[in-house]
Amino acid sequence: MEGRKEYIVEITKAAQQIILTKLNDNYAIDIKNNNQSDIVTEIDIEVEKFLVNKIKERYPNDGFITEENTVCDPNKDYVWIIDPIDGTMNFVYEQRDFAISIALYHEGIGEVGVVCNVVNDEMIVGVRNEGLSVNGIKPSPLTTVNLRQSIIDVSLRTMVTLNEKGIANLFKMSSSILSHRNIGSAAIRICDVALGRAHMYISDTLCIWDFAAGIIILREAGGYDNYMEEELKFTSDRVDLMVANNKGIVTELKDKFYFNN
Ligand code: 2AM
Ligand code: CA
Repeated sequence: MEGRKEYIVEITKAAQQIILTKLNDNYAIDIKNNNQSDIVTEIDIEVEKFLVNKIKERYPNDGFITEENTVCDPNKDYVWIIDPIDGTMNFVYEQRDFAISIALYHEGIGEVGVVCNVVNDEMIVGVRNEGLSVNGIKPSPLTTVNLRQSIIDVSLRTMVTLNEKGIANLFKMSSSILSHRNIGSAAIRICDVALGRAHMYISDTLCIWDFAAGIIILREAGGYDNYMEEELKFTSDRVDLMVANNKGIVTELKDKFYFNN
């Protein structure tokens, strides 16, 4: 890895400081893909450019997949997958619950994942086969839960879509789980599952930069994600994601609320 892990953490900390200084600025906001809830600010773009330039300075032969398309060059041995702000809606409206997400894949295998919860000042790092840490400290191991003990994060948007597509009806799950939440940042929620703060996160339309770092961290915690069983495509296509404390609660949920199981 030739120092890449240390370098990701270093540049992520610098990006965190850039965002913190601009949190209450008057920045421009654009709507993406004609979708009112898919927004981008000039800070997203500035931070992505900063990160890409820093990486190119040190590793000019590495490739990238990035949300704001500063560069797209996935056909390299080392590929950096970057979301400069995951949860831009939260960034704009709440000034909290958003994250910088950076993953490093080598020949298709996730090597390092970094998710920085900017306002909570939490730097969560997972390194393949070496474990995970939060601000440099190894967290307690995950406790296995069953469905009834699970806090599940799934948006109303995803529940409606799953129902409309004839995949699942999650509207009645409340009596079978401990509680429901929806925070609005995939990267943060995947880490929350890795840290035992929540037990499942489901989305039907994420892009790889929303979860590429999170699943490296989650796997080091011993959690489950559906890309352990399906091929992860290194494209910008929207795909589904299910992450969980353990595979058993996914099976329980599917048995109860998915139509073809
Ligand atoms: P979701 O839980 O409904 O998928 C990415 O971290 C964030 O983008 C998540 O909050 C995710 O919400 C949201 N997102 C995913 N697809 C979206 C879409 N098509 N429109 C708006 N937000 C979306
Ligand atoms: Ca983003």
